[in-house]
Amino acid sequence: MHDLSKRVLEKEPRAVARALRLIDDRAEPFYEILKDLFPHTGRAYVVGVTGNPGAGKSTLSDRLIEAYRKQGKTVGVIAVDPTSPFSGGAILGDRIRMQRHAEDPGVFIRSVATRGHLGGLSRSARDMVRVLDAYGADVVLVETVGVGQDELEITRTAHTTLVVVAPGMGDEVQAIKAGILECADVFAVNKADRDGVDGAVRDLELMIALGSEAMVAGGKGRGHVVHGRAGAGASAGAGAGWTPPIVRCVATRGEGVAALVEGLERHKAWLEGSEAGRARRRARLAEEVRDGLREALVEAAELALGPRIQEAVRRVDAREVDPYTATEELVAEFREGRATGLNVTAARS
Ligand SMILES: Nc1nc2c(ncn2[C@@H]2O[C@H](COP(=O)(O)OP(=O)(O)OP(=O)(O)O)[C@@H](O)[C@H]2O)c(=O)[nH]1
Ligand SMILES: [Mg+2]
Repeated sequence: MHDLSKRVLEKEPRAVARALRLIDDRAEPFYEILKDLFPHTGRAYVVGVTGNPGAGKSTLSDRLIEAYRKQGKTVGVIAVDPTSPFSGGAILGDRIRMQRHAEDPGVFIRSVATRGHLGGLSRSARDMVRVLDAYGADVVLVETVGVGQDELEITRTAHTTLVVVAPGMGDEVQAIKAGILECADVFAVNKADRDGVDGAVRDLELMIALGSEAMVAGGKGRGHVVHGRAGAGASAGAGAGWTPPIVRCVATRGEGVAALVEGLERHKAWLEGSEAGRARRRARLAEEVRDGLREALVEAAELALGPRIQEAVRRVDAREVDPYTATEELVAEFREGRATGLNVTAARS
């Protein structure tokens, strides 16, 4: 086992920070560390917190940290910051409203930048969550702005996705509509101290009802509601679907947070206790393995085929061959292991 892995398991905060940085940069020996740590993961409950800019994700996360700390749980936070060009230190100034927990050894906060990121952000976030999991965090919160494909991808690394909506910011519910409904497990309608909360709640209820009908009709979805409106109290029995509960909150005052924690806990119980929930977790792992396989295969193929790839591009460009055949030929060469030989020939000539 790598020394750094050992130190992470011994709960040394600096080792965690270092490991997270390596993973963020995909710098050696990050792979070895991930392998070392994996057997020590699987305990943490991972919550993705997403929603429009300024909806109150950080303020709510801060309250969730507080609530979980009161339960004696340790909390890790990964905040994906879409604006800063650097991942910077541990805390992102004012954007993360969790500073008051910075001195608490039971809380570990780390920010990641989306810009200039090497490789998939979602993959990195998932791996960083694993480090915090191995480190011993009982709960890991991953905050992302709910716009863009990358952000949606990240929510798939979570057990539960909390979507934060705030009224009075224009057509907020419409704005988050695309893609969000499918990944929302719990909704928080934040800023309930403002006008327009009832409207936002109604919009969400309608969206959920319509969405579940569409999912039933289309026979798809991610294990959400299966038979119409199962209601927020959907049982966690085998095969039962899940209807995202809608919780009103005032994050700045901590109102609604207990109900929110309860909603999250119920979703966790559903994931663990129902066949549909377990199927969903398996589907996510399958996705991860496929992602990893794709990455490893492309890497191996690039290594093996080397200049043959550029050569294929040139031939397609010169219209000597169509791109489909060119790809087929590359795959065939890679499969047959002829590529290495060709490389050597190419290098010699
Ligand atoms: N009135 C009111 N204001 C709130 C509430 N929750 C958060 N705010 C304020 O809304 C602003 C944005 O809150 P954040 O927690 O930073 O929101 P965010 O979603 O993390 O924002 P980004 O990370 O920038 O996307 C801050 O000024 C908060 O004080 C609330 O319940 N009521
Ligand atoms: Mg924030």
